[in-house]
Amino acid sequence: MNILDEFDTIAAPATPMGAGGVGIIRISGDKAFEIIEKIFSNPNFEPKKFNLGWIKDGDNKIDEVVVLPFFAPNSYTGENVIEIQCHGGVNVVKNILNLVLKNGARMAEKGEFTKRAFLNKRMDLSQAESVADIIHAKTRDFAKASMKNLAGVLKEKINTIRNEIFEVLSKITAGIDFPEDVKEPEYEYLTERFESIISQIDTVLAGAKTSNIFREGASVAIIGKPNVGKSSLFNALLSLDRAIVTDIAGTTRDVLRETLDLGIPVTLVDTAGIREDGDVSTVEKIGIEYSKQSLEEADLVLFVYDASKGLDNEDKEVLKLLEDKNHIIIANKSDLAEPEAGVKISALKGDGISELKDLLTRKVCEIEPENLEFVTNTRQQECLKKARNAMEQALLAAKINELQDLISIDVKSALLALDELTGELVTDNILDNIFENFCIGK
Ligand SMILES: Nc1nc2c(ncn2[C@@H]2O[C@H](COP(=O)(O)OP(=O)(O)OP(=O)(O)O)[C@@H](O)[C@H]2O)c(=O)[nH]1
Ligand SMILES: [Mg+2]
Repeated sequence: MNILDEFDTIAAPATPMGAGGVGIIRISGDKAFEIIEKIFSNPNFEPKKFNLGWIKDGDNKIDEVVVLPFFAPNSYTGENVIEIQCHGGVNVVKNILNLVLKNGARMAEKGEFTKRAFLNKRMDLSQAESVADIIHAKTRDFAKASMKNLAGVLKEKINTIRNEIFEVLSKITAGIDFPEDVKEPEYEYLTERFESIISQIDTVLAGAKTSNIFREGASVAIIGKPNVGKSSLFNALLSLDRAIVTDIAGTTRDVLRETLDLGIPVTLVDTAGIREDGDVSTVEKIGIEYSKQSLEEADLVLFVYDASKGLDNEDKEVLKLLEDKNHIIIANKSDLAEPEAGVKISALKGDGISELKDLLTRKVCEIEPENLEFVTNTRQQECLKKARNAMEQALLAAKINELQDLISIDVKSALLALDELTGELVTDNILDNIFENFCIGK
């Protein structure tokens, strides 16, 4: 994709290809109306109305449809847009799409509709990115938080910060350019403004870790000696008979992974029981290696021991492996005996599982999801960090009464970093990267 591509007319299915109630084909660009006039049986169609009629290839009727026309700039992309709602079968959608392409549209690339919305200034980059987040959100909470970005919450905050930087920069520049007429701002004033700007950037960055966990999810590994009930716990947390459970030590060999929705997506990992004694088979040994690897990769470890046997030396050996890891000690089989330590559960009876889930949620994500004020992605976080560093430099300089000429250089680069975030200043590369993550038709 090239930012300078002429805005030709694009088309794509806006609904997933499959059997469904309706299928939607979207056309955007100058020729959208010209194309629909050629293939739609109802010549008197009106914008922003449901127009019933037939899609026709010459005399050949393809499907009875509803056509929704939008005139530029009042559409999703800011261009002329036609939405065709047809019956939701793969072949119907394909036939209509082919006809649209035959009559002058080109197949849209991934995210091209949203890219046009951005290029036509219907939304800024943070809003465009939130569209992809909403589509890919693995949990409801993240979809909700991304929706706030689409509504412009992040955009507004960034604009406020940007305007403040711009205002200080104007004052500094005026002082430099017109030294006779304008007094340069006091250093005390600069220090105060810079500190305030930095703390506002920090507010947005505060949600970064949570945002990333929301986006990518957290990995939680269940680790322990053989036969303590790891797979039973895995199944209980998932409410699913996913892993094989037997009373034979060494049942689990392969690593099992499943997604658990705790408001944040969690990849739950069941592993082979770790033991170091001599008569471990080759297969089990490999399994144990995998367990140790999963342990390394995990964001959080659930260490399980058998409450009816107590914490023995073998348990303690395993515990040593996860000393430096964020972990929760779990006393399973507490239906058989009162545990000496740890979170009391019975995977078999289901006791303590919902409390454990609550604890897990709190541990994985220190802040409650509702308190996540600003969702950011890594690209945006990089821009914010760049802006913060530049402001930090400016602050240091202001504190030692550095020449304001020099201070203005840092303030300018902070401004540029924020412009990069919102897309005021954007390169083809960045755009391609962002819209790669979309689906066709968005
Ligand atoms: N009484 C009781 N038995 C349990 C409980 N949880 C698991 N068990 C039993 O303990 C045995 C081992 O359970 P698994 O879940 O296979 O144990 P594991 O830790 O996955 O074992 P490996 O895969 O061999 O490492 C099975 O017979 C389970 O039914 C529990 O809470 N109470
Ligand atoms: Mg197991």
